[in-house]
Amino acid sequence: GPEAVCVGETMAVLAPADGAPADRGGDLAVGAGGAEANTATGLAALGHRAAWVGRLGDDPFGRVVAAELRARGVDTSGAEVDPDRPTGVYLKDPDPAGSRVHYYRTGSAAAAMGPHTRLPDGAHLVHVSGITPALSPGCAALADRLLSPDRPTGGPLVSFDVNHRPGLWSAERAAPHLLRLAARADAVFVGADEAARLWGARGAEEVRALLPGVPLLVVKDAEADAVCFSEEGTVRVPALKTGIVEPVGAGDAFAAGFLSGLLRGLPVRDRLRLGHLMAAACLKSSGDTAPPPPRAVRERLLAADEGTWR
Ligand code: KDG
Repeated sequence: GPEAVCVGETMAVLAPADGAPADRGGDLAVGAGGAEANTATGLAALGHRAAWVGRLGDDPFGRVVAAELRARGVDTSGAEVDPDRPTGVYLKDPDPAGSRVHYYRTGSAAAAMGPHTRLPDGAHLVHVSGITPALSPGCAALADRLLSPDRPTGGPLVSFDVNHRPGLWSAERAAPHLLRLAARADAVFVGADEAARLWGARGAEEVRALLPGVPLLVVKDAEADAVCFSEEGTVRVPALKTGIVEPVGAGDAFAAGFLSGLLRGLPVRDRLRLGHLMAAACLKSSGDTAPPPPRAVRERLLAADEGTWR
């Protein structure tokens, strides 16, 4: 069975083939995109057995999504196909300073997931994001089940990427739900800007004060740094300096790197470094995912002393 199971909606992504603004029309490239599938892709690229669980329409976009995830080495055997509802779609309008996303996902197959949705057995890690509870009442119930406070000890670790998407629900509506789910996770990823918008938290220490019991809490400050609060104490690692081509997916890539380090039993510093390495590769690419840097580069950077890491 898989080591890691990433659960959530994967959509067909439409993006201008030439990177120009979408308003101009012209050719669109079709791919697969969704935060949790992006993280599964990164985990697979780093050598883990990673599975994605979600729900697709019985339509060409659904088949494109499934085939693309399989081509990236992600196990899709646990995905459901909905006979009646379409695969969700999103249009990406690329911009290095923050791409705009336009969703065509209301009533999608994924919105029909619910607490009944089955996960493969035996995984060490289940990864969920705050996108799922915004999709439908059933999806909210699924997120609640995966992050149930009474889940058995000895089961998989559950990681939660807060991923507030303002196009799905306002910060005001999302804030209490995302805080409640985060408080129940074994590992949490949240952006400092996102925590400010949702909960009014200024800085990583204030986020920690809101989520004091989370065993692994990672607060990411865009291109500056990421800090992890855990039993190893407070570990802060600066981000790699890199140019940005298109940022969508960088947070998902960061999660993949960190979780890979967690699965390998690496110290927190190296988990954060792997997160930054993966995020930098994604930032430099126009796609929602990007191949990791070669193994030799990863190993050299993991071994670098604090002064040369960046
Ligand atoms: O993190 C990137 C995602 O936002 C993108 O892949 C689309 O899943 C998506 C969403 O719901 O925004």
